[in-house]
Amino acid sequence: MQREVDELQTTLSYDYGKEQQYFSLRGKCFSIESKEYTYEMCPYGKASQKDKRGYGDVALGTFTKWEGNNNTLMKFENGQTCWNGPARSCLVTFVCGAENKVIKVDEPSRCVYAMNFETPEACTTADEEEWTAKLKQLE
Ligand code: MAN
Repeated sequence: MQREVDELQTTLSYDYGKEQQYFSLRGKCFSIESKEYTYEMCPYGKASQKDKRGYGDVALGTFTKWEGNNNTLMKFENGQTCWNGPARSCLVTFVCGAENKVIKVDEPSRCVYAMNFETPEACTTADEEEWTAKLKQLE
């Protein structure tokens, strides 16, 4: 029972956004293929890099915090340490889109990973206005 209490307290301690809109992403995982790897990202969980040839999984980190303003940058830290450092980490940029999908992955510097994650939950009224303006222009 204590373990269940701890788990619930951890779950409840996370920041799910202004309107708790990201709560639905908890426990789900999304993946993208790039070169010899399949990358997986589980919001509020773990991020990993799986070798397609079966050389095993490399941990890119566990969710630690949101960075920046308005829940747009989700940080995963303390992944498997790179030879000569650093410990792997991954920064996920949340962008407004029609479905939940990792659309891009990169390794901007050695063992530092960056992903772009599209989700309807990241859409704001500003996005709606922008799309409405685009539509008007097309019409
Ligand atoms: C593995 C992968 C790469 C990383 C190197 C660093 O091959 O995790 O992404 O750059 O290790 O040695």
